[in-house]
Amino acid sequence: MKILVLHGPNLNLLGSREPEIYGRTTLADINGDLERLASASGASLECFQSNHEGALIDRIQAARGDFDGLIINPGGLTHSSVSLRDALIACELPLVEVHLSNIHAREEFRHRSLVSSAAIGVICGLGASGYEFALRALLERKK
Ligand code: CA2
Repeated sequence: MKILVLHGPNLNLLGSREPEIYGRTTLADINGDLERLASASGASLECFQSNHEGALIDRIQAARGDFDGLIINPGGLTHSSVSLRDALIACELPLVEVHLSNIHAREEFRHRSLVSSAAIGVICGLGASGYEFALRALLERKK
């Protein structure tokens, strides 16, 4: 069981700014927790963050056939990127969309996600724990 975790633009800043919205957990903390949970379940996990839409799309294209599932927080691209959505559909992997904040309780432009209808599930508003729930869901599904 091999899981790819993708973090979109600006998520490298986690823990350093806007803690009232995104919490104090850093991206390294999130990745470390996911790696521990995956290895305790006999799964392997790879994490990738980019501030560049094309780099994320390249990573998604390369993942096709090589991974069993995908967890993605597309950051701001959630609300704007048709190309990211197209890549996620084309890779044909079960994916869970995660957001730290509750996008539905924020500005109107964040309420729409172009990714959600390509996902098997969406978790938002539960902070860093959302990633763990997403991983558990993918691991459980494959049992
Ligand atoms: O709640 C989420 O996880 C978001 O995907 C985060 C995105 C935002 O555009 C989405 O609407 C919801 C923003 C990621 C930026 O992360 C930062 C973290 C710390 C400081 C500044 C930005």
